[in-house]
Amino acid sequence: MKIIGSYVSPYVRKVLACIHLKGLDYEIDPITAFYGNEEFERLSPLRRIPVLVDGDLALSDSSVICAWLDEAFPDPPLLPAGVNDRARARWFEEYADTRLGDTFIWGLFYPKIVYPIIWGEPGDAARIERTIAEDLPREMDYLEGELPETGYLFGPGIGLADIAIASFFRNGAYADFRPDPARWPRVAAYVDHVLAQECFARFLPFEDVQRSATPQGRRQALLAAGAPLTAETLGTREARRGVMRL
Ligand SMILES: N[C@@H](CCC(=O)N[C@@H](CS)C(=O)NCC(=O)O)C(=O)O
Repeated sequence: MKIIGSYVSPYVRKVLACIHLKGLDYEIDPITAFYGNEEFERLSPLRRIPVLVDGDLALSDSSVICAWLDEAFPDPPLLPAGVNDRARARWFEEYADTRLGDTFIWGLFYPKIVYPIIWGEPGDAARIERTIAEDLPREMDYLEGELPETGYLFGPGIGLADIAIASFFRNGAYADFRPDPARWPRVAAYVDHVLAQECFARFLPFEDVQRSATPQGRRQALLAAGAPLTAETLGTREARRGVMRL
């Protein structure tokens, strides 16, 4: 099974964590969506990562991919057993992918870290400011009222809802946002606990390499670190804007 997408993407991280929980092997073409070629666009019509390719099946969108993983490889399940809990877990996944995606990625990580690197000019400073002053505190307040004091949302083990939420906080930390434990003690403790689990921790060395290596040296550095790279890449040298502009 092949994953197309950078180790640093929160949506790729979510899929890889689920692949790990299922005990499956993967190969990865760790490209950023902006550097995808024509074949990438054929597989991912919105030019977004992650993409999963398994034989002649190509899927994009992390939620679609995780749902397929859970149906194709039911053990262990990613969702809780009860009908109501399953619906709540799907809500948290949807909430994370859309609202946490908007705040953590489009409001902070993208303008602060990604945009200047790819497009060679500063990202939207006003947007970053608004995210830090208004959007992130609003979402931390919401999560503080929803997350458990210890353990996982639907326990006893980690599940898709925990993975979907916690993944964004890694990118938050890369952009210097960490929930203040004095103001949001549950969020801070929960995120630390979830991100410390093996399904996240095992990919951290590859994230570090991906963040520090030059675009030219990245594949070699990831190979040297033991990442299971695909033989071929769908990456290009020139960046290209996607279709989902804000
Ligand atoms: N709903 C999608 C969102 C994926 C997404 O936004 N990925 C980002 C990278 S973190 C991307 O590919 N952005 C490029 C673009 O939108 O042009 C999912 O869950 O997979």
